[in-house]
Amino acid sequence: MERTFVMLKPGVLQRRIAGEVLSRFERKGLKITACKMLRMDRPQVETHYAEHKGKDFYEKLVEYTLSGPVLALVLEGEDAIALVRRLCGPTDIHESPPGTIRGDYAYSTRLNIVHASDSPASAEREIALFFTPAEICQWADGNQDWF
Ligand code: FUP
Repeated sequence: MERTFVMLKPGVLQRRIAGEVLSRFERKGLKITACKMLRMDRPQVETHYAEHKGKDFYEKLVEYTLSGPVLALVLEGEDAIALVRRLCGPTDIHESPPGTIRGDYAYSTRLNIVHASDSPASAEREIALFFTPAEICQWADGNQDWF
């Protein structure tokens, strides 16, 4: 099993679509093992998006991420990092096909609804930025026939 970090960005709660977006991941069979709502502060946002510092969209991205509460999640499943990226669709919303989360819900690339880790190293770093180990909850799947 692999773990990945997902963040439902500001706007998702305001638009009342958090449940719909979350259900995309659940319906696919991914397991939610951590979930919290928070307002990120500037240092946390700058750490999270450090790789983009200096790019033309950076300041607007930081402002947007600070503009409202987010939902931070740890999702688990087989090949979860790549699977979640496929469910989200490409960063550029003009390339995100219908059926993907960004393709269905995002109108602009800058406000593209969801963040998902792009590699095992990012997943580990991002999970640690948002969650303590004790906040990640292991639970048994029960009856596998449900899937
Ligand atoms: P992703 O890994 O899909 O979240 O995408 P990136 O890490 O490349 O970009 C992070 C965020 O920066 C995107 F979600 C939206 C924003 N961005 C822009 O606003 N313009 C761009 O050209 C690229 C990214």
